[in-house]
Amino acid sequence: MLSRNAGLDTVRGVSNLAAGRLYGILDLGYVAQSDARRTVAAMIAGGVDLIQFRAKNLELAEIARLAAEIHSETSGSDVPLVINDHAEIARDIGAEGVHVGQNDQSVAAAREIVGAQCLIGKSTHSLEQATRAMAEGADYIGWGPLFATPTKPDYVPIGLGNIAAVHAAVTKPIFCIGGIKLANLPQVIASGARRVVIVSGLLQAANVAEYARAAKALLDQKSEIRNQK
Ligand code: TZP
Ligand code: MG
Repeated sequence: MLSRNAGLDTVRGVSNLAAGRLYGILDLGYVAQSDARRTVAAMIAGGVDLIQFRAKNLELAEIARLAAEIHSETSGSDVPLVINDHAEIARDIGAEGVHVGQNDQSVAAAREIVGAQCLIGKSTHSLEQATRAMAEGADYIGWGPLFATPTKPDYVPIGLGNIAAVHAAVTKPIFCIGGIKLANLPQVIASGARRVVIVSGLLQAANVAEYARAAKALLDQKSEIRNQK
């Protein structure tokens, strides 16, 4: 998890966002509302560095209520909570971040709502979108979906081919996403990924904390090797 008070560089109050390797999404497509808090606690125990709350089929008031509940769990740790889609909710509950997609409001519009101290992440699906997201002022980008995924069924996978290219083109943290599981994570890392988002793999694991730990170990191993070079 990220330390917010370790004297490291901070990005909008979150220490060393760049050190984040594993980004977990609490997606209510996979987790019952009644299990949300417990699942978030397991993600944190497993060393997830950032957590996003994603709820596609609920009323706004219900999303806000659950977001606040989850934030009270993450607030006891150093793990930033990012709210998917809803900048007003991120602002109202004091979340550390908001995440927008290509068809959502712009980074600038989200920034107007959440202010300077909130992370803004943006989903990107091409090199052109990735460089544009940087120019718009996103603090990090999502890059994918790498593989076909039931979590985002309408999206065409972009594959592993441009992972190195997007890292060459974009200086902000890049989180690869889409169909990533423990089984294919070594292949994703070998293709150049430094940071990943895992949704269904993590949420459907028999033991969420252990799954996160195993993913972190693979990601950390790779960054240590890189640092030695
Ligand atoms: N954005 C691009 S792919 C994706 C999102 C939210 C879903 C990733 O979910 P999973 O279950 O890890 O494939
Ligand atoms: Mg969205």
